[in-house]
Amino acid sequence: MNSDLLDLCSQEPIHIPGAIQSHGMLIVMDEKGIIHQCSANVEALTGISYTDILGGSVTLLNKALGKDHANNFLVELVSLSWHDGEFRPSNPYQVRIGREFFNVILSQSADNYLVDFEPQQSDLFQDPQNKVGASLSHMLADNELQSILENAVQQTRHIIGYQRVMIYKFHQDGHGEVIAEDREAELESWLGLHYPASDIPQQARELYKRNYTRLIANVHEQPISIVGLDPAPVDLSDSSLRAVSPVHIRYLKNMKVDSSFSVSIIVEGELWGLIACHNYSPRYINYRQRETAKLVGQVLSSCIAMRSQESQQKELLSFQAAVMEIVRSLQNTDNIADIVQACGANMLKTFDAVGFAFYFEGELYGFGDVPYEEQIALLSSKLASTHAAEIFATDQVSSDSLLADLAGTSFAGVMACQLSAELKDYLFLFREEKASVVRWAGKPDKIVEFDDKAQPFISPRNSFEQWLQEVKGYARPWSTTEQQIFIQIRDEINYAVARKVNELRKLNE
Ligand code: BLA
Repeated sequence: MNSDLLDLCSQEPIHIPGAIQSHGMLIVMDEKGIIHQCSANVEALTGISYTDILGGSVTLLNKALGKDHANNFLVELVSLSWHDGEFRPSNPYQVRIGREFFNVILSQSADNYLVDFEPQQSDLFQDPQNKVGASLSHMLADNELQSILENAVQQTRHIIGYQRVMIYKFHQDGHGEVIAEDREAELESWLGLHYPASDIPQQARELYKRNYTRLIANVHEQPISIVGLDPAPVDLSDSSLRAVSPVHIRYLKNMKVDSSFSVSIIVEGELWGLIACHNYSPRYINYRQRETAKLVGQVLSSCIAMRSQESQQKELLSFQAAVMEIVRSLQNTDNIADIVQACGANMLKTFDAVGFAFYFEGELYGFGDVPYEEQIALLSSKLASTHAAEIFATDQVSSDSLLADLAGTSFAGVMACQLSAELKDYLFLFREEKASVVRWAGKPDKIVEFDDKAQPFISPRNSFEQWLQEVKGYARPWSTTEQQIFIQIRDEINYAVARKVNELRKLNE
């Protein structure tokens, strides 16, 4: 996947599409209720032409909303939404236009207020609120993270009735993987498939961190333009009706998906993944139904955070016996060579490494399979001059210019720990390459295409045929716990070295 493409995708200003999805209506007003912009379908819904209301007061809409003329209903809602200097509307509010009931959803956009009108009537006939309690207890009953995820997709499908529900997890490099799935029996499984980072560009992820649900009700509907007095397009980041990027619409159509709904999974403030839901016919679910799915997402998010802390704790504990063994082996060591010999085998076993090295006062003491002395010497001095943190870890030697001297060797993973802030002395662990195969949903390339006039445009993949990629040059990554443990062992080795120096000093006195 090339990074130009990622850049190109992430530059699309999806927060100001100048249009909304066609299942609702939007009014943009200021605090006095003057309408600055609105969606062009106002007339179809209210019977009042947008040219008549733009620049006027929202009270003009009162008749259509069945409200008293004197009462500036929407302005009152806005002022009631301010609590201690914070805008916290109690969405949704209910209004009736003609025979239909609408949810009014308020949000802010710069100095203005967005008033989304969305139908209350949805394609989901049962109230999901009745099911959510049982669903959540189902989810919470499990201990294993994978079972919790599987339960979450089943419960989400049960609650909102989409035909395919997945947990899409982001990996470190931004690409993603379907790690749990519940689907209608006749659909093929996408479990285990990987998707490139550019499928969900950065600015979209930011929006999913800001608003936890995203509904795309019908990919075949034409968006409704926003018209108005202000030439500047209105920021629709917080509008639930925001029109969808045409690239993403094409993407969903290429996938044969007619409606999509995503719920954010946020762990420690970061977008960990999405509950991604697909339907193979248009599907609109209303505000409360989306809020119910959001609740599942929030409970799932805290389950994931809790389980990952627990498993880190467990991993840390599982290292403790090995650390004690290593500390014990250091007790009767006489010199650096001794130290390395005494704990070498244990270090390799504990860290699943092929080599352990101690570069001390310009000399290399190695155990197992380690690079040449000159290579380690160079690496140590580069680390000392460019890398301030006490630990350095990579699972892909070839991606790091610091490690250019190791390119072409069998070492793919390096973890280095500084002995002290002033010295160029380091402890090293080395891992070999571990080739793996990634199952991509479609070959992630060729995104820029050319139209009839030879103008380039960004295009999503149109084939999601499984494409296997053999990934080379990577070692198993060093976990955070492994890095912590390495620092702990560094402290013990430092202690053993200092003890020896003291003993020698005493002998010489
Ligand atoms: C948004 N892309 C999304 C979203 C998902 C995906 C889940 C969130 C909106 C939604 O729920 O539909 C991608 N959907 C997936 C993936 C799976 C899935 C990976 O179900 C796997 C199972 N898309 C492209 C390219 C670009 C792009 C090349 O393929 C860049 C130009 C853009 N994706 C794109 C944009 C959005 C998006 C702009 C934001 C849509 C929006 O919220 O308006």
